[in-house]
Amino acid sequence: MKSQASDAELLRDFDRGSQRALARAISRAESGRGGELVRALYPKTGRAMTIGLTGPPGVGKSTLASGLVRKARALRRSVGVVSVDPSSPFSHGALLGDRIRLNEHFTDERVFIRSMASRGHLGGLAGATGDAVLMMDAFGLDVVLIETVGVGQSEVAIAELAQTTLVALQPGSGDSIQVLKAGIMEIADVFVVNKADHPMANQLRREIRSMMEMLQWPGWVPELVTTQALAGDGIDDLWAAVERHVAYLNETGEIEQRRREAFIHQVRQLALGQLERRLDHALREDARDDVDPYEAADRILSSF
Ligand SMILES: Nc1nc2c(ncn2[C@@H]2O[C@H](COP(=O)(O)OP(=O)(O)OP(=O)(O)O)[C@@H](O)[C@H]2O)c(=O)[nH]1
Ligand SMILES: [Mg+2]
Repeated sequence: MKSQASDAELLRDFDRGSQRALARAISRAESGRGGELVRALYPKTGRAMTIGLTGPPGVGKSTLASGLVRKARALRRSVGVVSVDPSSPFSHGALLGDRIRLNEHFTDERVFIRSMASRGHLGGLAGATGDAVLMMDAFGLDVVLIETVGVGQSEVAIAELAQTTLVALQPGSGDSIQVLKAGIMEIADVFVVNKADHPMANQLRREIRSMMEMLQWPGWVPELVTTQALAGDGIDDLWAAVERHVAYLNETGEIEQRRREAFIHQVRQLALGQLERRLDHALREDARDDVDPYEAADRILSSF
């Protein structure tokens, strides 16, 4: 009962626009206790423009995010930023870097910045991040940016929560080409060659172009934007590319398809998490060792 009373209180503050309430709601999601809040807030979601930003460590994602926040604010839009480090169970590391990279925005009350970790969410880090994005959307933030270090599959899953995915790469690092080979190519709506001040920037652009030629693009063909995030150069071009992609999604109706895919993905993560929990419980309670493992597995599944 007590937790319900505090839920109501939290939701009231949330509706009044309290960033503290939003922060508390996300903390609940991180620890796997955000289900009731998401249920209450869900009807208010679906308005935010969601942008995923992924790429290898140190490519300049947070610096790009800071530039995009500045751009969105210049357009008088409110912004949320979620930073996710899938390799770390704690959010402190990401937060430290972002304190520096995003510091000019910390005092802006129309900007909300948050690092994510997953301590107990059934859907893992993607589940906790999904909840956070829904909460920021329900809070009324116009733009939600999701930053993830991209090196493998879980990061791809997180990027897929977004309507538009930006894949940032940097010149002169084998990392970037590795990232392209790891199947991240397919999730990019916009490629960002950051650190344009680097002498190999043009070469990387050529490499991306030639890799793109090897793939089929039935609908949207990813754009390629060059930025120098540290100097704020190219951010206008990047924003324009994002807007063109959003316009494309709206005009073709693909936006609905993306929403549905993101939804299914989220449901799958949650359902899998619940199944796993029930399975582990059942295994402890009734797994019998007087039959073969196949028989034992069949029996446990049939009890569900
Ligand atoms: N030369 C140059 N350096 C840049 C540019 N953009 C960012 N940097 C620097 O690159 C370093 C990493 O930047 P971040 O924005 O923290 O990169 P990140 O991708 O968020 O890093 P992680 O979150 O740790 O993966 C910082 O020292 C930035 O100042 C750029 O355009 N040119
Ligand atoms: Mg970062």
